[in-house]
Amino acid sequence: MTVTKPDLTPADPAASASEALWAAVGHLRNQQHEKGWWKGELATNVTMDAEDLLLRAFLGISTPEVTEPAARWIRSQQRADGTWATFHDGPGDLSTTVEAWVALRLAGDAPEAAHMRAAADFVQAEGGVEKSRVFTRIWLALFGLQEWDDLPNLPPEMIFLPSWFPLNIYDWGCWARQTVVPLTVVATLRPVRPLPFGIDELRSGAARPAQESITSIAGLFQRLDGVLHGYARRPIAPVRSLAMRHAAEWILARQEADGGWGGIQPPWVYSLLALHLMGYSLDHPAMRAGLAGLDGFVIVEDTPDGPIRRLEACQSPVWDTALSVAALFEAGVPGDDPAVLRATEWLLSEQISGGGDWQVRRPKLESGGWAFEFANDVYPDTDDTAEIVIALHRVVPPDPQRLRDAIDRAAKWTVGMQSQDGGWGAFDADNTSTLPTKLPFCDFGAVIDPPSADVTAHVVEMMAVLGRADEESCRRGVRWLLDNQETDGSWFGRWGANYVYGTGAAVPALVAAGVDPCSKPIRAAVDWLAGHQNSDGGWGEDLRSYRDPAWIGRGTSTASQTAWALLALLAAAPDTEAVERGVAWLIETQRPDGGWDEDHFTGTGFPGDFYINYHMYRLVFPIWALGRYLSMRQEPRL
Ligand code: R04
Repeated sequence: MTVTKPDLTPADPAASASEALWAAVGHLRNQQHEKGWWKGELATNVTMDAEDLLLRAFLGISTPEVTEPAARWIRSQQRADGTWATFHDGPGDLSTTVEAWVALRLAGDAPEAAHMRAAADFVQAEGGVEKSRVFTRIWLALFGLQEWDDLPNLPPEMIFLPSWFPLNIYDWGCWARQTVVPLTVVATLRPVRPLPFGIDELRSGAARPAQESITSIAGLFQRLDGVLHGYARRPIAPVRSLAMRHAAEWILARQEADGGWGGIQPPWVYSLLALHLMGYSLDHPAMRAGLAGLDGFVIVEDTPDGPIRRLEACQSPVWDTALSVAALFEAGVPGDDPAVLRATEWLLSEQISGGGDWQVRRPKLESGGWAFEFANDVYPDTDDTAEIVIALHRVVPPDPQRLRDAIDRAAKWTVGMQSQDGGWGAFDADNTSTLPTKLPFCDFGAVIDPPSADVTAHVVEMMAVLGRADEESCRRGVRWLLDNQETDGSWFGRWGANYVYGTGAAVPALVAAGVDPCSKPIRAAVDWLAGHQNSDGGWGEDLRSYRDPAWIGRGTSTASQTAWALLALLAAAPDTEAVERGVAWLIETQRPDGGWDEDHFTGTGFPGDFYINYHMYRLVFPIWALGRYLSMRQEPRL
């Protein structure tokens, strides 16, 4: 964070707020693509880049043009202590450091080099590669650096389990489903393509951890894993080969227009590996499209040391465009503004009318949602769809009927995706079985998609802005939120960091849906936010809060988190000192170009394990908050 205007303490806060808003809106308008969308970088961590190099080595398609700039990027992200982290300023992460070290060895870095030694020392101190996550050890097994036999087993026959049977693939979150299906193929074929180096530097020789008690589900699954390993050695051959072919077909049926799978790098990479191992050559159209499509996720930049190359884990044009349009409306932009109309046209062209995996749980529901990415027709999500409706319902288009129909279809689909308990998950309804989380295979990331407070709040707010707050499904959503408030008054943030995000979503939604701002739950939330404001006036919550309660509500102030807190306070306690100090923080930290800096990650992929720095957040959310502040003060906006 850089404070660029420390001495500009304004005499008239509203006047400075509208100046800040003006500059920010100009900055946002400049970033719109000519086709109508916005897209900020989606930054994650170097496992994406390391695994890309490993994939290329495995397929035999490495080139110095890719390897060298990627290695330069990976080196640039190493910290002074020799580690790599999964978020800015975060602690060193064992699996990330192992993968980065192996990728740099591939690129030719010597194990004796100081930066490689420092990394290996950290890996040793953390218990060695033996303690790294299953995904990391699968990559090592592909190169003969880890025994396949020592990895948890997942049989491809899983794909035959009917959708009512425990652990069937539709009980997994869609991202885990798309990762696990190809990995069952890979782990059955157990390929090994040796590398010219070893990883003794990373081994501690530690024994495998003791098994959990047989009376627990996790312990039971550990024993079941032994049985599956036995079966893996002597499978019923025709069943196995049928399952493998079935899995390959399942994968191919879900390849998207951009050649990818779900618009997410890991399922994409594992699907390519699985197809390749099933006999699809590198010039098969599916393989070619898949490899070419990955290039669309590459960012290349020139630096004084030479070009660097990094990969986005996923791209967020639909999400960023929805948030940008919604923010512009909060800033006072008219409904027929040309930028808004261009964005609307593009969004309407992206609405999904076909089926997808969500139909397994909602077979009679008609399509009509949006997905997060450019090409991802099989996996629309309720979070994107709700935000798009929130943005689009204020558009005044040349053809209002077309927009109304699109919004109707979207709202119907979203309402139909409500889970039985009254909340909403992101990609599926009723994806609530916890069995997948207990498998030894699943030691990384969320693997199920149960309702969450942030997504449920966005859907509730959507229904409220459509004037449908009194409908049964919205009432049940409100009930779900009230039932899932934390005892301290906050709400958990599943897809954003963390309780500040959840509370920033829940409070405005509940108030919009008619909950009294003076009611006890809302007062508790306001008190929680006011109690966690930093002394500089901003809000920040460190991602460590997902694992360590001491960090809950605490961290360096950031633009997006300050804006989330302000949106909640503006809905429930607008005339407070806390609001004025938060707005002043935004004004003081704004850059001369109208934007904000935000090195800290405020997006969540998987709580505890995978985090995202959405580069648009630092701009759209401050605009949203400043716009709402000024409109509540009845001040002119733009
Ligand atoms: C902000 C809310 C919109 N929506 C969530 C979309 C997030 C987009 O970013 C990602 C989503 C991802 N999923 N799964 C992975 C992932 C990465 C993203 C993923 C990551 C690592 C591994 C497997 C999957 F950047 Br391993 C859904 C609700």
